[in-house]
Amino acid sequence: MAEAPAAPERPRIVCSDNGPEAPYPLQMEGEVISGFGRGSKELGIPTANLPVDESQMTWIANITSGVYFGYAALRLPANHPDIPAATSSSNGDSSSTEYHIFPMVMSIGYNPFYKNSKRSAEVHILHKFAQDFYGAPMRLLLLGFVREEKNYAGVEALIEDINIDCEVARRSLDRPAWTPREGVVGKGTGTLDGSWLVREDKA
Ligand code: ADP
Ligand code: RBF
Ligand code: MG
Repeated sequence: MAEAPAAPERPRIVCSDNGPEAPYPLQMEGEVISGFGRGSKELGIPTANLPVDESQMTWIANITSGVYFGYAALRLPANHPDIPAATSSSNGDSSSTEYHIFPMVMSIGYNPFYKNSKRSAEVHILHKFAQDFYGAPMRLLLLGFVREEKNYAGVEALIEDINIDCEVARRSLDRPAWTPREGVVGKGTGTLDGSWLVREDKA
């Protein structure tokens, strides 16, 4: 039997240095729900799932299934260990910023490897959390596309590609035009407008 051809080298950075281009940024929000319980966490890539309502978010019904990257803002409960001690915010008033911004990479689609019948949206946040945050309000700013979703011969190949996706997202976001003015947890600030992520909840 002939060996499978080696997978082509993937670029480690995507999109223009000048920042996101139309149709991005795309916005999505909801509360973190339980996913398929397949033990993504055990594989080292926990994914926070959001409900997908294609009738409310028409763009998601038409978007290509695949991997996207951008930022997630989380409103963690007051006693959560991952709330940063000193929160940077654009106006210097740390008490007004309830949402904290983290870099993320996400999958939107049917997960052909698992043959789901329903479209899912799951977000891997590029931060090591000490505790889960099921139920937390989460806002997503999708800034760019990484690749289409694929099927895989084995779970190892899937994990390998997801790890490359994480590196692509990290490096692509680590540019001034891709970094929010409002600040990213553990990182600096840039020139991107991230105000939607941290705006106050409507009463
Ligand atoms: P499920 O099938 O319920 O989605 P996962 O194994 O995918 O289970 O774990 C997801 C949960 O793990 C999230 O809902 C969140 O509470 C927690 N979590 C911890 N660290 C992260 C992270 N870095 N990114 C996303 N979720 C995380
Ligand atoms: N599932 C697939 O079947 N094909 C994919 O190409 C794929 N890409 C993913 C990329 C990222 C960044 C993430 C977070 C998930 C992806 N998934 C994909 C979903 C994956 O199967 C799911 O998270 C499993 O629960 C991992 O065990
Ligand atoms: Mg999940």
